[in-house]
Amino acid sequence: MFNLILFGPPGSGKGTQSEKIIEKYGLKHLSTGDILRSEIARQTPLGMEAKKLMDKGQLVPDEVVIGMISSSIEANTQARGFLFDGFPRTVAQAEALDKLLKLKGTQINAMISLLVTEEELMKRLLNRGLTSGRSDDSNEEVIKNRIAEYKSKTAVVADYYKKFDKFFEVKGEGSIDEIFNAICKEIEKEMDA
Ligand code: B4P
Repeated sequence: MFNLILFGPPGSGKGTQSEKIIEKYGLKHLSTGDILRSEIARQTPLGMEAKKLMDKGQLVPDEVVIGMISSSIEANTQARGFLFDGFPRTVAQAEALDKLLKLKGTQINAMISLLVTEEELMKRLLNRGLTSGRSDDSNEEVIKNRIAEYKSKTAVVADYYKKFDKFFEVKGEGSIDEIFNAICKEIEKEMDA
């Protein structure tokens, strides 16, 4: 199995690049953001609770997202590997993911982080807010909150994977294909390692 984490601040292009990575390498895409938005669309109790936090730009509680990822791993035991997009976002989530994968006799091979300036993140998300209908994209204050949550709770997750020599950084600005090619180079180095 080859298991990859795509990491970076909100709007860094994780969702965009994930689509291309799963197509090329045949990985199962697990995006906690997408799973939460689907719970919201179906108006489940979990979705309604998550919406209140997401609308303010806050993270959803660890136990909720860990539970979602655990069920998704269980439901896809035949996968060639997983691409985790938007997860883990806290150290507690990273530790839980390690345990879940260990139970399946596998582990994370690499974390690839997309490096994008704050100015560019704000521009991209406000721009997406014009068409996406996503309430967390349409307001500058909410976006600032998401970036603040990233800095205070999520950025440290990189250190967790650095400790295990699994952390790799890629410039997340430029054309989507340029960024994808840089990501592929890192993936292939790790696949050959
Ligand atoms: P997510 O759904 O994970 O989304 P994201 O961080 O906003 O965006 P992403 O980085 O995927 O950007 P994208 O490719 O779409 O999170 C949403 C919310 O869910 C969180 O705030 C949180 O509340 C909750 N949540 C999710 N996971 C959680 C967890 N594990 N724990 C707790 N809470 C959790 O790109 C953004 C825009 O940029 C797009 O419009 C795209 O077209 C554009 N773009 C992409 N690449 C570009 C490029 N190279 N040049 C120009 N524009 C580009």
